[in-house]
This record gives sequence, structure tokens and C-alpha cells, in this order.
Amino acid sequence: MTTPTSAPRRSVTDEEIATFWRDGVVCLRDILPLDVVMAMADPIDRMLAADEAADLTAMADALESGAGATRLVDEGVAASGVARGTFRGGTDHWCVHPEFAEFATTSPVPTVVAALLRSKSVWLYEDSVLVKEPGTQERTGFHQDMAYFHLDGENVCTTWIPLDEVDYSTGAVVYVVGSHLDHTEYRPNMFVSDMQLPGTVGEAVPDYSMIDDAPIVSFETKPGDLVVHHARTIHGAGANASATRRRRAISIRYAGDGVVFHRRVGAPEKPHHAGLRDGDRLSTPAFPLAHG
Ligand SMILES: O=C(O)CCC(=O)C(=O)O
Repeated sequence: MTTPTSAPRRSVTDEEIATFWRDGVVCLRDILPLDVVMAMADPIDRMLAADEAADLTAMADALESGAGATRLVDEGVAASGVARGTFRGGTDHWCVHPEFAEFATTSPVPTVVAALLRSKSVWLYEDSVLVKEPGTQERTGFHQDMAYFHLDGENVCTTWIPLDEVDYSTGAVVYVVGSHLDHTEYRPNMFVSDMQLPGTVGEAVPDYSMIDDAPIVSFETKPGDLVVHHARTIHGAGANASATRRRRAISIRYAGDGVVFHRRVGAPEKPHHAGLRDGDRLSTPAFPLAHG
């Protein structure tokens, strides 16, 4: 049994659960205690200062000049005269930093996830930090999280936790409503470039920013809000056009009842998955129990 260090500020409503399963995404307003969320600001900055996150802006530049891939840039932001900022992203901080492990497993987030996934148990799959500094020109390409996950099952989701006020102009995540209902196998891509991850199989995710009338939704969020999307929901994010406002977010991915390990060819391997076989039930230490 895991013990949350604090409770959500309110319960998840039946309507929110229905929205999550119908649309593949739901924005839960004012559900996380502000102090619990903002306590992660220093660990994030320490992690960035220690260069533990990938510089995705530099990666987009390198892919463009080396592999000839097209970087996903918001041309309006690039032409705006705002000094160019950096997009940095890291993964699996929980493996090395106790603050991240505690946040992912004992904050109210997994309790909220258990309600949405209607699951008795919730396991941590992965955490990410995604920071778009002011002036970040890179869009986050449309992708499907499940294509990167070594998992099989229906009850898998991503929680997106903002540490800043975020709107469309500073890089809000945009979601393709109902895309989780489609079981097409998609390839994972390089996130900030149109290049697909080598060695992977499936279809390329369409660039929904080029599709008129695509059923897109995004949310203006503030710290304390929590956006949760299903792992099959296609999503991307905008650039950060602001000259002053950061866009910091922690994104934590969880699995609920009935989900098993399933190695996905070409998706990034994790050292803590060594020795696992397809069909294995999720368990500590590779998948810490976060609720139940
Ligand atoms: O924050 C972003 O730019 C993208 C977020 C995302 O793709 C995720 O959390 O799965």
C-alpha cells in the first residue's frame, strides 16, 4: 500500500472520468495542491543546471544539418525577433533523484490517475521534464506516447503538470480529440523533427497542424491544474512565443490494472527493463507501485 503525502484538493468527478474515456484527454482544474507542485521547481532547475536533460533545440538543429530532417519550427516565433530559447527534455529522473520518485509515487497524482483509469493499482512507468524557455521556436511534433512505451494494455495514461501559467502562445499541449479510439500502430518520431525513430514500425503520425478542421483541443492551464491524456491520444505542442515566460512541465506516465510489459522494437530501451519479457506483470523495482 502506498501512502500519499497529501490528498488531491478535490475528487475526480464522474463527468471528468467520462470525458477522459470519450475524448482521450481531460483537464482537471485546481486538483493538485499548489505547494506540492511548486516544490518541484527547485529540483527541476537543479536537474537542468546539472545538464541532465537533452537539449532538444540543439538536437533539432543537428538533425536538420546532418540527416536533412526538417525541424518543427513555428515560423512566426522564429521571425518575431524574440531571442531564441531552448527546449529541454529529460526522462526517468525518478531513477536518480528521490524528489522526483516521491513526487511521482506519493503526491496526489497517482490517486487521481487511479480514479480516471478505474484501476485498483497504478504503477509508475516514466517521468519527464519538458521545459520551453522564452523564445523556444520548436514545436513538439504530433506523436502518440504508446509508440514509445514498452507496455501493452488499455489503462495507460500521461499526466501533464504545469509549473507556470501556460496558454497557446507559450506552448500549451494540443490534443486530437478521440484519437485514442483508433488502434493504428504509429511510429515514434524525434519529437522536434519530422524524422521517425530508426528501426521502428508503423505509420507516421500526421502533422495535424496542417490539417484544417482537425478535432484539436488545448487548455490554458495554471499550476494546480492537471491534464491527463490516454497513451494512444495523439498530441503535440506549440512553440513558446513569449520573451519572458517559461513553460515548465512535469509529465508522468502511469499504467493501471491489466497492463503488462511489451518490448516495442526500436523504441528507446531503459536499463531498468533488462531481463523483462513480454507479458510480464508490472512490479517494483522497474515499475514502482504508486497507488493501491
Ligand atoms: O510538453 C510538451 O511539449 C509535450 C508533452 C508530451 O508530449 C507529453 O507529455 O507526452
